[in-house]
Amino acid sequence: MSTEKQTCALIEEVITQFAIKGRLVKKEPYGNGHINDTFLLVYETENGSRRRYILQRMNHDIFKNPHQLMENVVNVTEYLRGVILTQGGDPDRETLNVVKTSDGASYYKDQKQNYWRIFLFVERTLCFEKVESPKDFYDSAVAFGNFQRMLTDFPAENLYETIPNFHNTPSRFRDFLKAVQEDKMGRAALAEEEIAFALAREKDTAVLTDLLGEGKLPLRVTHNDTKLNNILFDEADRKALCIIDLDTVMPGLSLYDFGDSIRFGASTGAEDEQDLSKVTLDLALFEVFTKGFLEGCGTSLTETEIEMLPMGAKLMTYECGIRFLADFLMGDVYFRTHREHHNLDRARTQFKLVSDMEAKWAQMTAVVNQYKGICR
Ligand code: ADP
Ligand code: GN1
Ligand code: MG
Repeated sequence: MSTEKQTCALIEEVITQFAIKGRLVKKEPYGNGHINDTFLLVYETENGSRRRYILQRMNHDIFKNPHQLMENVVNVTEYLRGVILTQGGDPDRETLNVVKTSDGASYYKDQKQNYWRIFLFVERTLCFEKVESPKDFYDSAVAFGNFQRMLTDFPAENLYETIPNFHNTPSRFRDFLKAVQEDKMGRAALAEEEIAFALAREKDTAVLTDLLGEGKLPLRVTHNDTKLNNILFDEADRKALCIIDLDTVMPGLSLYDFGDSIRFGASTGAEDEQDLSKVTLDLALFEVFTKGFLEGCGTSLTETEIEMLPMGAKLMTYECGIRFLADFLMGDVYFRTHREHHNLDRARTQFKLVSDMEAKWAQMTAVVNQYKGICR
């Protein structure tokens, strides 16, 4: 049987475990995530109406403890549900909703040790792979800032660290060094320039973790994967509606969320663009995002957090670059790839962006200074 057919058969078995009414009429791969296997399910009920769901096979090579992961997701979404209700919002659309199994569990483990979960599909939404208008990016900034604010009182001690040291850049650097030293696939020769670029910036890696260690930056509950395609926009008014991909919601720095959004959204090129002349930091997008994020976070950010925003952008971009490069060197074992050297192309865009940020540092700082009054 082909892998595709095997997956189809597996899905047929898996869905019988979940408490969903109706008949499955369609199932297909969905979305552009790099980590989980995502499928769209369409069900038809007896009265002929259709309902859609998102089925995901969690990547348990990466998320070593899917049980704890789902406990986080359930706790966070239930907490957010309460906050959204008090704000007069619609929790069925403004946060993820986990569909339980017939046994009341939040996931199902099949006989092949795959872990599956189902979410309600948030209907009538748009999901962007790149910024189409500055206003969308601004809205995403307000939403990510707000997300952090909504979770201010969430008991962080109840959260498991789903991927330890996820945004610990010095630890990522050590992993990268190991990948270079081992050079398992004999690919280091193909990436000499990129390796040199990364090594030359070692001293930057500990800037944020040092400030955290010295108590100068507060630990918060953050999303940690704030790519533009991890947010759904309402089709009706094009406003940011629902923040998704909650697998990495963990204690972290506000700068991680700010920086990761800039890395992905304020670049003039795609994350895997091969023509590096197309990849630069769009200062106008940096500006709208800074304004929106500061508004969304409200008064919660400290002076040091605000001052470090450009560093957050640079370090998250650099860190993602070394993660892509390490994965390229190790044989593409982490990020899903779709072509030869895909992870190397991705690393190159990140490093191009880092050097452009270095060139535009004064302007980035000026933007932050211009807007820092907003949240005071
Ligand atoms: P990954 O961790 O692999 O990035 P995501 O959870 O981000 O997986 O899902 C991949 C894509 O599926 C998203 O970018 C989005 O387009 C879509 N998606 C995920 N959850 C939902 C949902 N509940 N409703 C509608 N679309 C969704
Ligand atoms: C992954 O899951 P996804 O595709 O939204 C990764 C992020 C990276 C991103 C790069 C759990 O995000 O950390 O920044 O790819 N997620 C995980 O595109 O590693
Ligand atoms: Mg995602």
